[in-house]
Amino acid sequence: MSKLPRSSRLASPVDTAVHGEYRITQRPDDPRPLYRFADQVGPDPEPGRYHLYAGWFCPWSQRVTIAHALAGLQDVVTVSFVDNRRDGRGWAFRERYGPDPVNGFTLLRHAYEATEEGFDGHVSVPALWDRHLARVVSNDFKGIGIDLATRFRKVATPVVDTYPEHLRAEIEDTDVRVDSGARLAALDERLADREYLVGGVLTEADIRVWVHLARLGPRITEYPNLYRYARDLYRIPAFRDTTDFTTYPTPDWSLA
Ligand SMILES: N[C@@H](CCC(=O)N[C@@H](CS)C(=O)NCC(=O)O)C(=O)O
Repeated sequence: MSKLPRSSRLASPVDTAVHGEYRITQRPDDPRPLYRFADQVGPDPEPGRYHLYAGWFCPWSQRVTIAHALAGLQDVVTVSFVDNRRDGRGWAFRERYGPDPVNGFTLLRHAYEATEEGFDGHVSVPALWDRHLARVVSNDFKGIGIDLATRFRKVATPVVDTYPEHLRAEIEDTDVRVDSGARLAALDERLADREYLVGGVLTEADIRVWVHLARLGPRITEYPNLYRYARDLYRIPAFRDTTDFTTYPTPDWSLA
């Protein structure tokens, strides 16, 4: 970690006039994926080895921070948050959520560049960092969530097993898109006679849907079962404590 004073480990304010807008371009002759890292946590992960870079505003990050809390990993995998706004430099560490506690990077881009020289893909959250190998393990939100839910059993006791083997197929089959009225209506109907989406228990399927419901704003009240379901989930600490409605599209609204 850098020995520089705290303030010099923070990025300067967002300034699109100077830094432009954040943009990714793929050269036509470059076949590499733009989301480049999809490795897994090793079979026997030690406490303290991994760090999760997340964003409060980001539904994909929140899938992972909820999974992290429900897996009981508070003292096993550290978490920190990038600032809610970005310019052409991408996500950055600023005053509001503090410096990067692992590397002292001012920009998340530096973590990607430390992993691959000249990295020019998506500088995205969530990203899982390996302190031993000093690199990004994965910025694949789905893989990270499943790893956190399943790979740390020797070093942590889950609050709930959110990815039990016998429900995995059904969890993966559950349509999490809540992008249209028709899908919301279908989900609302599915929840008419059940508390959770799959298997009568809280699972990854609920996490995946909930992060979008939480960002719908007042529209959700048009769907009584969804509204009840979302409010019930919001009472669970892992959901509540990973939520900051002020960073969502309708900042004055909440599920409380
Ligand atoms: N689409 C991403 C999910 C993560 C994502 O889109 N994160 C957003 C914030 S919510 C981000 O960091 N975007 C920057 C980028 O993708 O370049 C994926 O497929 O892994």
